[in-house]
Amino acid sequence: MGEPYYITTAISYPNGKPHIGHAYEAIAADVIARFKKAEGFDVRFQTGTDEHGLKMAQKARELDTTPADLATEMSQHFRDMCDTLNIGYDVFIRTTEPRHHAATQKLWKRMEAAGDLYLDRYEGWYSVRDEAYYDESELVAGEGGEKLSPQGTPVEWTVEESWFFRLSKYQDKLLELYGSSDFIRPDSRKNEILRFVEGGLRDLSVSRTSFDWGIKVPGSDNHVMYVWVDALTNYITGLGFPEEDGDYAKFWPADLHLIGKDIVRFHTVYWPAFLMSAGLPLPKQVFGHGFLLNRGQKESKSLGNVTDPIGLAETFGVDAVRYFLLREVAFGQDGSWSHEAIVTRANAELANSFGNLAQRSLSMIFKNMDGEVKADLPETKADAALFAAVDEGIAGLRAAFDALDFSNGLDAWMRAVFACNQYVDEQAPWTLRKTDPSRMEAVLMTLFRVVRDLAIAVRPVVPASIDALLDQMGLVPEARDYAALADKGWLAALVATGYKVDKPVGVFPRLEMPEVAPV
Ligand code: ME8
Repeated sequence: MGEPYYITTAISYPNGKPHIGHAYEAIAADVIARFKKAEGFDVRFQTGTDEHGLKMAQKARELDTTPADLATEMSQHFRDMCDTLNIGYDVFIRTTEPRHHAATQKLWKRMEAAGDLYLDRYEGWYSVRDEAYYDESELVAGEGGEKLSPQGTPVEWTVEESWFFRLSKYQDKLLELYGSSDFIRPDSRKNEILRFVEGGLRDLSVSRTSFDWGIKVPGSDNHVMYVWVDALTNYITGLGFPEEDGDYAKFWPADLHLIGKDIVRFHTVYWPAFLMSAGLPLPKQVFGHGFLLNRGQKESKSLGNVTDPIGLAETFGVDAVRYFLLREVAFGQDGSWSHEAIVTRANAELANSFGNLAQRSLSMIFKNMDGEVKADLPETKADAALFAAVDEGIAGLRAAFDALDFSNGLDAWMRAVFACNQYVDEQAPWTLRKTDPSRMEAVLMTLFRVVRDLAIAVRPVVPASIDALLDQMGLVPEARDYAALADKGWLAALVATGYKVDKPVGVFPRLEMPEVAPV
């Protein structure tokens, strides 16, 4: 096994069903996890649901149910979304699990032992929708002059007895952390947080007494912890904390917390400060991705444009949606999607370019070589040039994916696919069949090799389709990681097994524009 790599998504509020933003984050994290696995890392991937807090309690009251029942019902929808979208998580955590209560209380006690918690009275603004405290100076005016959070959500004046965390004590250490590392990415988010912390940090209210849907504060039974203390701790609960051996020892600190841009402050200010206080190592990086917009607009219940990601995958196919999201959106920035854009992109690149290349290559081998594959046929300059172009495209994909720059990585891959299609047109194996059958065989075997390499390269993005293709090419499941790209003897080994290409079945169907937009 290779080096450990631990990646997490945010844990979602199960106060409703998942929306496309949740799907986007899960897909991006899954692609990173699969990419790292392909690169040989021993990957651990965690996702889950964030089930406590006032937002959940209020939603349950509104629906005339209990927060626990609401969480159980909705959490299942998040799992279903993951299953549908082929999200290969290792751990799906629910913050209502007893082990999570134990882990969070342990973290609390460590912060208390460090002298960082004290009892006082909180008076200030709170947004239930953001589950966040805001300073008066951060508020903005709504259309009717009402006070809103910087995220545009309603705030309420809150007065109650509360435990406080000495966040102010960590200001300098946090600034040092941001300055000395790539802790916050991309740079736009880093600058935003730098400004916030440089502006001065106030101590943070970390418990509530006006409701009880949360984790009890040890020794203070009428207090439940502020939901973000509990939520952030999920990242270590899932590794077995408070046990500090086993998975915790192996995978903590996390390599990457992948989250949306609206919750960067919690992950890059509060979370590292809690960990510093508790004397635990800090995660290596937090990446705040952008928001996904529906034709440029935020999805919301009031606009009636909320998309069910499971429905979207059923309409267009899971891999078309996965590919589209990573290809179309510059990672870190906001991106827009529409049905037309998914169909256009999937048809142009997956169906017509790569899918067609694979399909016609296998088809010609099946028809013109009786399905037989051959190794070590003579190569021309054109073949060598194509191998070089494909190697360059794959190297480009790997370098870009390593930097979480998916759209450019897929662009490099696509350029290699174009080079292959151009090669097919120039070599015209259908003509060679009559004029020079042995050259035709060499051309078809060149194509077999480049299709295999390009398929392996893009597998983290569209794993089910690629596996269906590689199955047809006789590649055993163990030989589909990037290490296989360096294996020069694979074709000879396949030939030795007597493998024959059967009549191929296309794996990237051409999509039709839906007549009625699915919701
Ligand atoms: O924030 N596009 O949960 P959540 C892209 N429970 N990403 C989006 C998005 C959009 N339109 N809308 C939301 C929470 N997200 C907390 C997290 S972590 C310890 C606790 C992202 O259900 C959002 O930025 O509101 C977050 O990363 C994730 O979806 C879950 O959001």
